[in-house]
Amino acid sequence: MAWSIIGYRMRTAVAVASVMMLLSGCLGPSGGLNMVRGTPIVFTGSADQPNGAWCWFQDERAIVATGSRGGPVLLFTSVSAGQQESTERGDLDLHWLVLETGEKGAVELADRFEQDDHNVAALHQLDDGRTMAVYAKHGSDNEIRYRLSSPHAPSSWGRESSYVEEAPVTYSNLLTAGADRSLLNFSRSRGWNPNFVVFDPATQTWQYGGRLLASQGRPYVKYANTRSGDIIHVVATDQHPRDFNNSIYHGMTDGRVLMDADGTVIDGDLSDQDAATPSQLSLVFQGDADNVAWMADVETDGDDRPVIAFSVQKDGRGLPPRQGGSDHRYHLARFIGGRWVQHEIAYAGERLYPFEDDYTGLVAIDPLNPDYLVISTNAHPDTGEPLVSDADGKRHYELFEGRSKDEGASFKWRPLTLNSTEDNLRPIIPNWDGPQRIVLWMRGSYRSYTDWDTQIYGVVHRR
Ligand SMILES: [Ca+2]
Ligand SMILES: [Ca+2]
Ligand SMILES: [Ca+2]
Repeated sequence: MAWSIIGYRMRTAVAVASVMMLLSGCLGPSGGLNMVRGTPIVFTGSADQPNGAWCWFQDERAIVATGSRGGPVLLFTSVSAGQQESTERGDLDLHWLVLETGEKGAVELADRFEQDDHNVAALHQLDDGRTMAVYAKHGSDNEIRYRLSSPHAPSSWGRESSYVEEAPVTYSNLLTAGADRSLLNFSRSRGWNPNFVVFDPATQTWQYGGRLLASQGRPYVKYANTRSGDIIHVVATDQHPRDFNNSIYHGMTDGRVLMDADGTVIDGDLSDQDAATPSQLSLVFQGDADNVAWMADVETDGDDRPVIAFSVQKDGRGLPPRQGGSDHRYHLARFIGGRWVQHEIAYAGERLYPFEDDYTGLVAIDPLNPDYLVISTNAHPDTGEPLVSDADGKRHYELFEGRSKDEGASFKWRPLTLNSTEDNLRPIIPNWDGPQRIVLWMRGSYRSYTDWDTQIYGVVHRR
């Protein structure tokens, strides 16, 4: 393979004084404690939807459904958490917002499903206006569950059905593939590896499709469709970053074969159990003990090539779990001039909590513009200085928007939140070709993937 990694350019350190000017410059005359740029929309906080959270290996987690007379509708799911038994503990909640009117609402897709943020749904609007929601527990049973909405009716949902796999299932990812744009759902199931099922429109049921990758550990995978919907980009790690000094790899599939980045077939038949390892795909980033990678977001650029945002843990060499993860960096990789090019673009700060030493605040790439990112970090993006809030004197994760003028080699960062009394985590920018850009995120206290008190916030900005 011809792909090689070009060295990333060291960024020029920005003096702390100028950082303070940068930060204070956006506050305005009123001070700016708990500043949020724009008018925040809070989706949760009611008796029925007390809070919400999501993981990041389920896509699309948020969609904008179009074609209805009432205008475009934002839909996403989140899982609610409670400290004690209640009827709202572990619900899978679907939230919707009519973008033109601001009308919003929520539906419990699964009552008391399981208190685990891995369980959020993947959403996909079908050609007939219905929305498909597919969801699974965190490996605690074998069921791939799904519900379909009525056409253009985000609050009206048919009953739950399921496809039962032969192994425990985690994660849901809805993509289309092939000339007929078949709907596929990718999960972690057989062999703790990514497998997929295919939706049969005639019977409205799912059938087993095949095994995408094989690895001794559990590879992590994110997916992105080309605009025509016939090819799926596959971005994978070797294993969990706690278990392996991950690299990042890229390949493509049409649902039948697996190819590397230049189209060479690596697995000529995905329907059997004989599958390729992630390292047989094209190398995007070479990991090592001082550079352990995990992808945060994948979108496509104007040439239908993937754009990959990932975190790199710098301080874990030789350390057991719970001791590393105090210095992460964000990187961006793009396919430029026929090869993968990647750069370190920001300090990502600390792990979210001990043991999950590679959990960062994460990154969202604007699906319409890969030169626009939103990152969550508790270190200043340019200097790595801890972000200590003026509001409570504590270190918090804040959101920054970044713009690049050099194809992702560097970004100019500007706060979207600042001086918060809570953490701002896991941003999502839904793919919507409209006049506005939507940013969703989790705001509050995130203690683990089964314990949080985070509200779901959103802002809608003119592009
Ligand atoms: Ca509820
Ligand atoms: Ca409930
Ligand atoms: Ca195969």
